[in-house]
Amino acid sequence: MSKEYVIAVAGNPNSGKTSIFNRLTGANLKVGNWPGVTVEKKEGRVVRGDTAFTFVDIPGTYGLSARSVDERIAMDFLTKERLHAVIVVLDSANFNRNFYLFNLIMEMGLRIIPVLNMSDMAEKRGITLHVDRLSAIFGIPFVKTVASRGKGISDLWNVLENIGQLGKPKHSLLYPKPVEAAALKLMGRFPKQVTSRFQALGVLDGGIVIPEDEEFRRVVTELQGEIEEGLDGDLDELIAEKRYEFVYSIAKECVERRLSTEQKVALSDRIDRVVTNRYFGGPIFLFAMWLLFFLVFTVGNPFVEWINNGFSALSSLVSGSGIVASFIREGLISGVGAVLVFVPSIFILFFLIAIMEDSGYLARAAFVADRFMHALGLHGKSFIPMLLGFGCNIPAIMAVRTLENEKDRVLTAMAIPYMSCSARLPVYLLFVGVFFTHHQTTVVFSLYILGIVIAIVVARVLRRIFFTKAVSPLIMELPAYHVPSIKTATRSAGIRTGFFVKKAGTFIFGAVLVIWMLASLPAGVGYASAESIIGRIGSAMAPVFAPAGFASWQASVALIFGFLAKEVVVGTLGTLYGGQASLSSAIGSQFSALSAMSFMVMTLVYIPCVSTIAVIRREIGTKWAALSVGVSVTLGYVLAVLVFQAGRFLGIG
Ligand code: BGO
Repeated sequence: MSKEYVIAVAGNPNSGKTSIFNRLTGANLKVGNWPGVTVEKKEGRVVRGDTAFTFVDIPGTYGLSARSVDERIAMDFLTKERLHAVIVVLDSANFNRNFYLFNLIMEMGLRIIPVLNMSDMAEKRGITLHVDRLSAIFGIPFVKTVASRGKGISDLWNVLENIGQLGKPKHSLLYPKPVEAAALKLMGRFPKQVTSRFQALGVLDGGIVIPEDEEFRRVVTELQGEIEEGLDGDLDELIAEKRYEFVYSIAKECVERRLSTEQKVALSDRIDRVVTNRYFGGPIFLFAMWLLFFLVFTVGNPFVEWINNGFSALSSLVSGSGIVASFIREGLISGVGAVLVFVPSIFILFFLIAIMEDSGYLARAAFVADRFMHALGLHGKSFIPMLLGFGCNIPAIMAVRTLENEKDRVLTAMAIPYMSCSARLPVYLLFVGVFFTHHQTTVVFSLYILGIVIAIVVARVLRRIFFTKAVSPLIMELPAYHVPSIKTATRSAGIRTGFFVKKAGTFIFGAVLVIWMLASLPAGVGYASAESIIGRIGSAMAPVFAPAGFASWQASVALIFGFLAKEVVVGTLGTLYGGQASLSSAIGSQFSALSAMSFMVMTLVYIPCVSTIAVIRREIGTKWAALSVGVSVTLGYVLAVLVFQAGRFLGIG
């Protein structure tokens, strides 16, 4: 035999050490006793090619000291025997406790082959060990196994077959200087009794029995006294503490703990008892919504202001009265810019919706809504597409495909356009910024709730007229809650905000270009004056909106072009008031708080955009699409008039 290796197999009790040993040795066993004690000693010799491996199974222990028989056998064997390496079997599901022993064996200065056994159990408990990180830190290969199923044993053999190249662990624990110095001193003065740093530390912390030698004892006691005086504590405690700290530091870097499936389910159940509670569920949902808008404002507003200032500065750089300058100033910066300033708010809205969706809360909201929706003849499941409508109505309408029956699909698709999508948000932000500075969250939150209420009422009425069958009960599997991924939510919000920006650069840009042209023609009229083409169109429409409180021709034009997309409402106002000091001041002089409110209600209720109508037509048919346009425009107008007239009646406006 050209090469002979003796390898010890060490580990905590129940780490799977025997299973590993048996997998490596098969039936080639020699069973005897450890010298002087009746503790079984197992050895197995395996020949692979021209190499012989002798594996020695040492007793399972948590530590290495002279305090117990098993530990003493293990320690003696590891210190006195000429070993080529030690396989340290670690229970991955109890990494910290097992790694403590790994550290002790490492302190002995031995070559180690660490085996991360029970990796199946670890996974089940939601523990991930970063094997690559461990291997990189210690400069030795860590092997992942499931010994009971023989998994990873071939990887272990790969390491064993290359054992000639195996080095010692390169990272180790350093103790405070006085301790290290004392260990060195002991090794230097008593080289026969103390052959390694591990032994020196063992002698110092009392883990190893001190030989019957007067001089040796005296020096040890002296050193212990010196260290304890300097460190103000017991030396054995200090050493143990440092070892635990070391283990924790490695675990912190290399062990990731998630909740196991069972733990997750148990925790989810507990959370659900509150979140989906008959009495608390509704208020919690409302609070979540309120918080959403509170964050949109508190986090988003400073950014919105910066961008606004940036556009104002840009606008002041464009001087001259030429056609190009006018288009850049009134069309591009005032029109498209008015929409783009709200990009931060839109991003935050999408981000928070993604967090709600990813955490599993959105499904709960549907569950909570089910009871309420049932009372109204709708399916609770319909609430998920409806809530998605807060982002954008188009994908929300497409999501009705997930509903099982025709009636739910139709009613939900007809209800979604009233869910206030992100395109309406710039309109609200613009108006609340001028008229409701101290109640921004409350006003916007109320508009969103109004949207939900209208959506449900519309669905209820349509059901009464067109469908009569009973509603099937909601059977819904609620996914376990989990910590939402910031990365996923950021990416999702980034993509959706990207669409918003793209829309501003293409569709809204096109609309603004048309409005700007119509506001500049016929040649010779003042820009955006009542004599311009658009001024005349708007003036013809204005009386229609007078009962709703916004009789200015600019507001009429904004609402007409808002049919294309709701962002265009802001873009249009920006373009038409582009010649004035600022959009906010123009709005402030043209609207009152009451007419601003009725304008926002109108914007919320009448059709969201042409694309939504096209999607409704594609999903549920032309008849429903036409009905959606008719109902929403009429309802929007009636509600706006109602708000304004009721406000006036109450003396608000
Ligand atoms: C019994 N994964 C799992 N899930 N189990 C393992 C693994 C692993 O990676 N490795 C070992 N086991 P020992 P020590 C048993 O014996 O090797 C199991 O003390 C049983 N026995 O099969 O003995 C292994 O030498 C009846 O389980 O460890 C063993 O370190 C029912 O872990 C136990 C269930 O392994 C301890 C398990 C009659």
